[in-house]
Amino acid sequence: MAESKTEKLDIVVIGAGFAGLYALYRFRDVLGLNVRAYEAGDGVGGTWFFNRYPGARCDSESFYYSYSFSEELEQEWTWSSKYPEQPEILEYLEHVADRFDLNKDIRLATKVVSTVYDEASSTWTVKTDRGETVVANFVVTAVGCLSAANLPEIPGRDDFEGVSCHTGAWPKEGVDFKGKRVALIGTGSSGIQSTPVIAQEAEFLTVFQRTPNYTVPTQNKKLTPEATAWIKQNYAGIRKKTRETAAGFPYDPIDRSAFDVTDEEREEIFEGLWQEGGFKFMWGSFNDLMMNREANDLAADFIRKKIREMVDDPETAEKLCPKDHPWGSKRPPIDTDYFVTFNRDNVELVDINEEAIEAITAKGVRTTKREYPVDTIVYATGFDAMTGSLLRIEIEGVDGMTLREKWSAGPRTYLGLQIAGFPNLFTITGPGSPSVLMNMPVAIEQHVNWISDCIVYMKKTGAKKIEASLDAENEWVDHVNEAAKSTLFYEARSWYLGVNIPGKPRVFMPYVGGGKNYKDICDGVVAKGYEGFELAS
Ligand code: N01
Repeated sequence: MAESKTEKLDIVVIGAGFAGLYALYRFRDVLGLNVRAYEAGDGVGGTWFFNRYPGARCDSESFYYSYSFSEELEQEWTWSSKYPEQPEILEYLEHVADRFDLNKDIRLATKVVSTVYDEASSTWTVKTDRGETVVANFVVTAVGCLSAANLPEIPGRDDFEGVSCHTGAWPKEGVDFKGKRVALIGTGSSGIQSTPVIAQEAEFLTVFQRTPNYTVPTQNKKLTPEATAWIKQNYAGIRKKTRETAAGFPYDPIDRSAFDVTDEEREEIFEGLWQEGGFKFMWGSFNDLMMNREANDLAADFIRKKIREMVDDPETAEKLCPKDHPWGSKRPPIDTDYFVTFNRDNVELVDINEEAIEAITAKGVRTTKREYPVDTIVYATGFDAMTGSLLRIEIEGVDGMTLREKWSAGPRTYLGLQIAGFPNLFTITGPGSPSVLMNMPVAIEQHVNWISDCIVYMKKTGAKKIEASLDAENEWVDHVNEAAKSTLFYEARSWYLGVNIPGKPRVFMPYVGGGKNYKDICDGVVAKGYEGFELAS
């Protein structure tokens, strides 16, 4: 009796951020399927719903950090600046949800707690924390690569009597820093974006740094009406370029080594890109920065020189200069006024390699040297990246194997799209795909389109089940590892490798082979009748 009442859907999408919204639109409105999305937040937006910390903004330019699937949407939406702030991006995603009438098929404030595969019917039974159970032919995860916040296990953390918050789970009502003494722990992208903004408001800000970071200025500016008109007229070409480049940016690939030019020319190129701002410093300079340590050192030296020029106190400047890893081997942030913020009288930097954090006390942060009394602690300590958001759901595949068991030695996927032993489950921007190494909307749209085409193919051929073969998965995992080893990415203790989470297996998770190359591989798999996948009716 109970079973006959269980609702049956074609597809459950988990998440309603950039990926989930497009997946819902594509599967429901283009394929005409019965789809529901579940979203943990009480609004849509995913990353852009939860990361409301001061200074949060995008680090890809707005006109290509956006959807390409609707020309009407492109024409009617106008971005204010090159790098818009979080509220504007969230407003865009809310607009998309309204415009395409997606909200009626999204269950907000509802977490999927488990999804269990039934071999007899080739379906998934999905359960939520609100007691809802549905059965679906497919589950598509759109849970984000950076959404499981990492709150470090520092002794005494819960004894703190002031306000504490994580940048990735920022309170909707905001945090008032006026007149407050603030500790900020972590100097990744989130810490680097929030430091200058918090410093302006707080009475005093102490930044606790474990690893100094290379960052390049955004040089953000408003988009003029002329620039906007140009963008709107040229969207087709811009999107085409994003799909044809390694990182999903519409920049012409640079076919030049850092050693093809003289020292003066190189300096001029770096300086020009520094003044232009953003990731062009990486993608528009030289083609060997991530492959050749000596080439990389030239870029790193340039950034260190800039830090020493910007920061007045030489001791602080030295602490801020990264020296232990190649530039770009940890995800590079881009910033607005980060380094000059350390010239303010109300800001200090604590290098926790010199004085480790021993404990959080009721009144503040205690290091091996002294106690820092504060009113507010901001944890800008990142995420259990790429796997955390999937592993917090109980996912059980064939023969009762859980994803946690399957990934106990690190994530294993075929193309980052499917996992052997978990049929009819697709992972948008899953580990083993370029994902976080790309401009995300480009990676997301490529995955959703691929999954959508696959489901159409299954309908046409009468297939009810698709599963990555173990051989294909093993070969892909080897390929992903080999590709990463040929780069400088292995030389950093990064979240790409899972090093930021104690006990997490050290596996390089994203695919470094480049977006265009990866798309060609995925298309090649389709051309060969879904090579590496087993389809069954
Ligand atoms: O997190 P992170 P994030 N004690 O992991 C430190 C994207 N993003 O939220 O480097 C003390 O980069 C940690 O130190 P270390 C982007 O992809 C994009 O900043 O591990 N410190 C590090 O300094 C980004 O890469 C935007 O030694 C501890 C920091 O906390 C990703 O999200 C904006 C610690 C964490 O840095 C994550 O960025 C923001 C501990 N126990 C984020 N544990 C855009 O602009 C960690 N740390 C689009």
